[in-house]
Amino acid sequence: MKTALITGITGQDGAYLTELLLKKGYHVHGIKRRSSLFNTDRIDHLYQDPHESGINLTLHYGDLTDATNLISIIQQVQPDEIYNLGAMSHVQVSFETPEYTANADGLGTLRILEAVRLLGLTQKTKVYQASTSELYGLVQEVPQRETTPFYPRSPYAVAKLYAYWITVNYREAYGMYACNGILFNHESPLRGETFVSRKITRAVAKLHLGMQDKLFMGNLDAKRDWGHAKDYVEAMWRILQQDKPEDYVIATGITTTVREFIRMSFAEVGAEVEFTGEGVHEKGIVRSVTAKDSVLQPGQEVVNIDPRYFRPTEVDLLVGDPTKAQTQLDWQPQYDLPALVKEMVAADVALFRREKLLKDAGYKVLNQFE
Ligand code: NDP
Ligand code: GDR
Repeated sequence: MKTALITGITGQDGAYLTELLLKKGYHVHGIKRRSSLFNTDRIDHLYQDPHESGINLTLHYGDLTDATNLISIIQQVQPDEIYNLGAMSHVQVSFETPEYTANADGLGTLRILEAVRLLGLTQKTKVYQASTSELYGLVQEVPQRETTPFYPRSPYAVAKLYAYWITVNYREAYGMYACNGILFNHESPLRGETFVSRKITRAVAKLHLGMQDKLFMGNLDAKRDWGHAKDYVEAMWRILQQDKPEDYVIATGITTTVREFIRMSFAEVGAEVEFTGEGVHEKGIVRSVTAKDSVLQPGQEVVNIDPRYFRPTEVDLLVGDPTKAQTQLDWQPQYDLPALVKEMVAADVALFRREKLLKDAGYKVLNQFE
């Protein structure tokens, strides 16, 4: 049985990767942070009672900013594979917490690699580093591929640039099997609520059900190459199963504006949304509604711009060239953007329909006692 250690196991990718590795028969260990609230929602369905026999998912408390803790976990687990997915992963938040982001995302990667080296595991333990299309930042070449020069545009991306190169350096200096997956944006119903895709699908579901009045957005012109997290964790695993350690771009090769993502999401609840005006005065207005169960009305203004979501430096255009992954890893995504949007909107409509039902029923029950 192979043993994998996942940092960031409680995140979107951690959850999908855990599911994949458990299906492949791995014993999965994960590092979670101590939190005042439960933070394992995304993996609870995979977790067994530790008192039961045959456990193959083990969680450890830890943090990428704590080297002794990482050394101790890696020594205990002796993993065949480490997937370093843990990070302060929100680009806009990184402008407000640049030093912490550098520590967790940049130095955190060094701590993992150094722990493997210090423990004498360089020939046993393979390391996957969650690198990002944000490294490309200011457009140098389109589509972006493994050889495209980097030009990071946020404290997050600069921290990830260090992580990228320290991974390459440990591979070259110590002969480690250490690789970067340069993953373009990938989303799912498990996506964090403040990333643009999930913010949109949640808002569309709530607007459709009459639980929200408006969606406030930042830069609608930004273009992203969006895929499904389920497809992307498969690529992570494949990257660690090759004869030679190498770095790979994982992308769909298709780019779409944030504005179009909004239109596609509203279409899923039977509403056609049109954009008028420019800059901060741009608005999204419902033109027609075909769904009978929607509270949306033609003429309703559903999208406004709020400049506080603009970033000090923006990444305008990302579109990846996945040729190397397709040919060398035989990786092919199963989802396209329409299928991803459909799944995300449907999941959020189901989520908020339940919440609304409970709320409405709760008020009725409460009223009986008033
Ligand atoms: P999430 O934000 O959903 O998950 C991040 C995970 O990292 C969470 O489990 C979080 O824990 C954990 N974490 C945060 N800070 C620390 C820390 N100091 N020590 C230990 N763990 C920490 O991100 P995703 O799952 O979307 O992304 C996974 C990785 O891939 C990240 O490194 C991200 O930067 C990178 N990436 C993501 C892309 C995407 O489109 N999703 C694209 C390219 C790269 P907690 O739950 O406690 O907050
Ligand atoms: P990104 O993802 O910065 O690409 O990083 P995000 O979904 O946050 O933004 C994508 C684009 O949408 C624009 N945008 C908004 N973004 C947010 N969050 N909220 C808004 O209201 C809004 N309005 C417009 C942004 O300006 C941006 O251009 C994600 C993260 O998962 C990183 O960890 C990962 O490395 C990269 O993807 C690849």
